[in-house]
Amino acid sequence: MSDQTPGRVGGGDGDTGVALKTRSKTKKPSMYKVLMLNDDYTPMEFVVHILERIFNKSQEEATRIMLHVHQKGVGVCGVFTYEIAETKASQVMDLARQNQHPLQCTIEKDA
Ligand code: TYC
Repeated sequence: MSDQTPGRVGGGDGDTGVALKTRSKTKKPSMYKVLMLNDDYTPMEFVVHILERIFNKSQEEATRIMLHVHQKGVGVCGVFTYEIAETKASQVMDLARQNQHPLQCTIEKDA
């Protein structure tokens, strides 16, 4: 049964069926990718540290993502609801600025 189909119990003679309330429509929230951009100055270790600290990645996964961004120019750090994606991107930018690195991070609506 879909989210919106009114349920019925009983049946057959069409007399004993009880119409159940239509479920209110539940929508999955839109998801947003947090993207990290490559640059020539931010140290690799700093990017790995950011991925571990802000995105809860293991050192292996963080290194893999960092190298992907380094080689391809951009990479996905994670996919979150809007508020969480926005918060994590801000945290990355704040830490980068505090450490005087030009690291850039943006969000993009997922498919
Ligand atoms: N390209 C940087 C360097 O060679 C490393 C780097 C990787 C910077 C990923 C940013 O998002 C980034 N030091």
